[in-house]
Amino acid sequence: MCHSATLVQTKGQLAPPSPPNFARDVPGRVMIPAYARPAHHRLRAKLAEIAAWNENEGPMQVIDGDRALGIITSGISYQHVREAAPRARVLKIGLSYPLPVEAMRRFAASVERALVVEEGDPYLYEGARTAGIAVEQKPEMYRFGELNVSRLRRIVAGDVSPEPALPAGKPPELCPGCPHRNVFEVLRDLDCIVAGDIGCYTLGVLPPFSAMDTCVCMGAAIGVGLGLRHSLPPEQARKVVSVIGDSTFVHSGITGLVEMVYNPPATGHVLVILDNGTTAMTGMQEHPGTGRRLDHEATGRVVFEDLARTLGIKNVHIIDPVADEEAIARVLREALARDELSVIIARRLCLLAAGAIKIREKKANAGQ
Ligand SMILES: Cc1ncc(C[n+]2csc(CCOP(=O)(O)OP(=O)(O)O)c2C)c(N)n1
Ligand code: SF4
Repeated sequence: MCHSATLVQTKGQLAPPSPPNFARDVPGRVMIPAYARPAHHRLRAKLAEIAAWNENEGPMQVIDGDRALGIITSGISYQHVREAAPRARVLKIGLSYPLPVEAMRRFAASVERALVVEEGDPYLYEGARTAGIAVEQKPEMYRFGELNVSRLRRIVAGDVSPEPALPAGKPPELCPGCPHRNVFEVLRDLDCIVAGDIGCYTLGVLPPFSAMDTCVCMGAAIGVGLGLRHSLPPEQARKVVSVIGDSTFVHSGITGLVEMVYNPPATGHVLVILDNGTTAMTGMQEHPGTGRRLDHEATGRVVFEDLARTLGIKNVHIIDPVADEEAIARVLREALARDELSVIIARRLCLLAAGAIKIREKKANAGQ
């Protein structure tokens, strides 16, 4: 869905929000069991109301066409449908939960062949079938990967012959000069078991580093690393390192750090925070560790080393992985050899963000 862009027509101004005012509503906002039970009834009633509205005046569109083929679809698939089957009659669903099943039923009855077209798993299709509506779904092979106009043409034709192979793409890689590179070279050379996380640095999984063994969800590096340390035999447990980016650490890694202190594995643990001073992967946003707000104005800063020491971790190291390439290998080797907790902060600005960050820092210093 991220792969589509279009012009949109904006509607008129929305009514301005009413002025903020706290109106006490304890049964509505405090979900103790006595209030949660009636709240469940209110939720179902609200959903029924939305469903009725969706059926009658919801954001749904019927595009008239040849009744030999009717297509029920929504979202980006609608664009593919219009291009691949311009003559078909189409029901475009705008709000898909609760599903407007009666509108789907009427639409399916109005055409000779009703086909549901949707990305991925068959949500619209199963909703229709559960309601007893006779519709076709796309063949199983089109459940995988993205839909596009040529696949849509094949779906409409019921073509399940093998698809032409996609041209081999160039795998993504860390920028040349990226500060994460040196850290992953060391993790690879020390043959660590790396519990990784999500960010630019996830590319440490690919050659030439091949130095990441797990990546589950934002912040999981620490919990997964601790789990491995607790459960693996000591000779393997001693190789486990959790690696997390700075933005990911503040997003949802801090609870893992608390757990590391509270339930330390017998072999200790090593956490590497890759502090490149920005949220590189998603567009260089600020985060609580940079000391600047999203609009780059100065604000309070969460200082990782202070946090780790305050939580009781004795071995806290701050290393510039580019200026002192050798230090990262030495400190990591020492940390792995100790049955203690260590936090290594590899601090070096992302190469692509460094220029802008330095200008912001200069401005902030001049204003002090
Ligand atoms: C729960 C969740 N929210 C948001 C995202 C999108 N996301 C992917 S990577 C990333 C941030 C990575 O930043 P950082 O940890 O600083 O690593 P960097 O890219 O700078 O190396 C975000 C927000 C996500 N994957 N999961
Ligand atoms: S954008 Fe920054 S953090 Fe991401 S790969 Fe490039 S240099 Fe590294």
